[in-house]
Amino acid sequence: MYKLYYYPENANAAPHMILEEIGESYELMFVDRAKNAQKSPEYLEINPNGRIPALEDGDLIVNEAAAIVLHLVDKHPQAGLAPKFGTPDRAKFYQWLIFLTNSLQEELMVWQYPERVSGDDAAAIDVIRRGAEARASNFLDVIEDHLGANGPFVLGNKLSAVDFYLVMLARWARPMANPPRSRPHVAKLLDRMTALPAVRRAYEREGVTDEIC
Ligand SMILES: N[C@@H](CCC(=O)N[C@@H](CS)C(=O)NCC(=O)O)C(=O)O
Repeated sequence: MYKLYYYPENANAAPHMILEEIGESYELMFVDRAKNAQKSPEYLEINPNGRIPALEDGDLIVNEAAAIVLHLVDKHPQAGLAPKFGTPDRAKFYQWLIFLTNSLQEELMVWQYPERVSGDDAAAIDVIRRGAEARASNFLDVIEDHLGANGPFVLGNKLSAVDFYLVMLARWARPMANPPRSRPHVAKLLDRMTALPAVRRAYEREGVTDEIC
């Protein structure tokens, strides 16, 4: 059985939704981030970066939310959450997933934790935060334009793991001046996604009771 190491609403949310959508049995392993348990010697054995999430699949441990998502969709092709290998759609699937994890997610991290960049320079915090928010906002605009031209899902007519990943980031981005939902095509996609039982169940199991995103 899979074991997903998690803390509510953290980067585990996308793998968690995918596990639900695939319908495989899994165990949730709580990592008490409020107590810095992600930096405990036990957890560092699992993820030496001291970051959440991690997935245990038998003897295999996979870190990095996007890598976990890729592993799950590869192992469960019947769920149809990724296009066939070697096709143009598969290339676009990689492009969007890596864009989300590498570009949007990273700017959201800087926006949420500007002090990790500013170090002792407290005066720099606002500039760092504003810059990251502007860049994240631009990325969301790119997604909006793409969905307007090619939606309703990121890969067109076909739901894929990328849409779940976007839900996770959209939840994090809710407090932005231009939250994801201020963009009509993104909002429509989020409406569809948050109506899915897999999405609702994953957040419910993490203890989320408000509107998901
Ligand atoms: N690139 C990693 C980032 C993981 C990450 O930064 N997770 C956050 C929670 S969303 C974390 O564990 N933060 C705790 C810390 O930095 O100590 C991934 O996508 O898995």
